[in-house]
Amino acid sequence: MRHPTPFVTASLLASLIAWAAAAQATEFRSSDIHPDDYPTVMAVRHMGETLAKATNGKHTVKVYAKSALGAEKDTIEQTKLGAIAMTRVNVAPMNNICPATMVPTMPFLFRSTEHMRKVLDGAIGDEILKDCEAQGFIGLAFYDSGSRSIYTVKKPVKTLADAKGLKIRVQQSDLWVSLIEAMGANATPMPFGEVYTALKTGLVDAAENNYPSYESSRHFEVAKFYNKTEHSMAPEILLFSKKVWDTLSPDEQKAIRAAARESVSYMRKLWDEREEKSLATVKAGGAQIVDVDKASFQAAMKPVYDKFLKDPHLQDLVKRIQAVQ
Ligand code: BDP
Repeated sequence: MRHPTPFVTASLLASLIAWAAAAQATEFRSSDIHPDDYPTVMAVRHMGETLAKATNGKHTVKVYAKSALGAEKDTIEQTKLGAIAMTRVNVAPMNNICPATMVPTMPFLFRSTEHMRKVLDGAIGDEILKDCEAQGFIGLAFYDSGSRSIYTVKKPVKTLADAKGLKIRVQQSDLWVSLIEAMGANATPMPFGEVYTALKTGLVDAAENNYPSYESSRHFEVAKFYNKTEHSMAPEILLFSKKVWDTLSPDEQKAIRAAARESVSYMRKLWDEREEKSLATVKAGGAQIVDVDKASFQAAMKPVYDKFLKDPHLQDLVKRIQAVQ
């Protein structure tokens, strides 16, 4: 007996396959507080494109910029719960959750951008990322965040003595509170989105950040003195929800990690360009860039190291970082 001619044509088969793939396709939601054109947002979008290519469109990433999914502390919580798959935040709001993230936050730890990049690209960076796993986060990558400096509304800060008594906004981290207190100033923790109004209404006298954030948030309009303390190079971190991660196959996990890693060099290129552009914008907008006696700030930081690096593992990480040439 002859078999009947197969009814399924090649094109029908192709659309059936596409349909089946689409049925399992996942769009990972990722959050960021920054606007669409900020390097962190663009880098995670880029990562999504790489991932889509690698998985034939099965997995994509949608970035919700401008705090659409909430402030960093909230999106960290949502990521832990698996309500969103990813979040890009600064390491600061992770300091209280994942102690290893305190290490790259430490004041005056990195000697230069090259030093920071070399450390975070290597085994030490991987170790820090891995440490967040026990808390429910897969650390995918670090992104650059330049160096942070204090900007003030009323007067320039040239030495440590000038910082005394200032009310300075910090990120929501105990380490950051101590860091600012070690300068003789008072720390006011609050989410980034509230800082502009806090500066404008006099709730705080100062805040601290890198050039791109100082510029994109328009903080330079209200705090005109950008005092180059360059006290921390606390990087950005891209986190994936462990809860969601555990539902994926090893191949899928590998593709996500690879796409994230690949986005780092893309981000750095954007970052270097943006730092320059932001500096020009804030200067044109009337900001004064103030040179600072950095050594006086650095000398005041010992209590921060003593208080937060009691754990020998963290002390060891710091020593290894200092030894990287
Ligand atoms: C910016 C970081 C962002 C932080 C912000 C802040 O990119 O993740 O939320 O600083 O100071 O540089 O809160």
